[in-house]
Amino acid sequence: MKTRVTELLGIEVPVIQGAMARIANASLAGAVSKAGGLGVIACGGAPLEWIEEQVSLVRSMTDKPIGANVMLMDPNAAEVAKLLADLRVDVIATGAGSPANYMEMWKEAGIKVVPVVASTALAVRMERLGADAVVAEGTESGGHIGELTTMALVPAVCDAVSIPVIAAGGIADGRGMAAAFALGAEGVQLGTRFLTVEECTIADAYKERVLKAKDSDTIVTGRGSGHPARCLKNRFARSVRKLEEDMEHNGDELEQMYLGSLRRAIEGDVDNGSMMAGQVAALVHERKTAAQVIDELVAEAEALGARGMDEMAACNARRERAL
Ligand code: TUI
Repeated sequence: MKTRVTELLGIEVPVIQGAMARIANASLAGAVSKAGGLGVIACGGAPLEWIEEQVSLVRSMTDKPIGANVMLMDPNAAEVAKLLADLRVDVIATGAGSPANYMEMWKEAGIKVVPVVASTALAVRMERLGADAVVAEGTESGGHIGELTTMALVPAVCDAVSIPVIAAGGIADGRGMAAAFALGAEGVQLGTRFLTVEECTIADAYKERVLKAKDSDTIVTGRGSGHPARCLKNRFARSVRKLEEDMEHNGDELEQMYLGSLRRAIEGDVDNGSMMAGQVAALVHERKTAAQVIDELVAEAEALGARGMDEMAACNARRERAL
């Protein structure tokens, strides 16, 4: 399935692994890249030495392209941005803000830049600044989220920019991938689906919670603070929501609760940790390898009619003639 995304990133299938803070390490990202997709090392909250080590580990696993992400709310973002330019990773993805300050440095280093956007306004700004593609991420996603659904956001972004669009949020299988392609996307990014793969190193207890999740088992915290994040319902999420709803709440107390909450989850404290996951946790039922997930995803999407570039171009031309 060749699209502008496979061509641009030098990958075999248009499947990108979402950068999940403290989760997407060399083990996961290397497995995804090896399988023909794009693995992305998550640099959010990570020390610079750890990032350097993970990049070199992936490079020892495969010669295929590798990505890394910069979480722009991270106090360390500028240093991470510079380190990734020096390491010359193949692709940089960004999230939770605008990467305008770093675009020139990354382009000069010959790196492909793929910002995650949650609105057409940011997508258009990113295209003007030289982004090579954008990930349009709907509110179904896990972690930090925007307002719009994937169904509304992806076609709007496709209409607003000429660079390739990768859909994210609410995609866990071939049905989701085919739907994203029908909306005009030329690639998909999945996070939640990769949480339970063998190569993902989070605690088994976290994986079990994802495998057992039903469609209403995620909750959004932080709406009031302007930093909404979706995670699985548990004691931690309920306590955070309760504090947020209490008008008397003390911001310091909330901050104290968040401290270390991602680490607690990945280490298996499923009561007191923040288990970030998207709504499609409800569609994840089994433990497979990253390669199995990718192969099945693409085969299923193709069977459902998701097509490569030539056929999509023909379809879009027909649509434009009809308009
Ligand atoms: O960044 C993500 N997802 C994340 S980051 C993260 S780390 C974290 N840790 C603890 C608490 C909260 C977060 C977990 N998940 N996704 C990409 C994404 N970016 N989604 C939405 C956006 C976004 C939103 C607004 C990007 C830009 C934006 O506006 C920027 C502007 O200047 O308009």
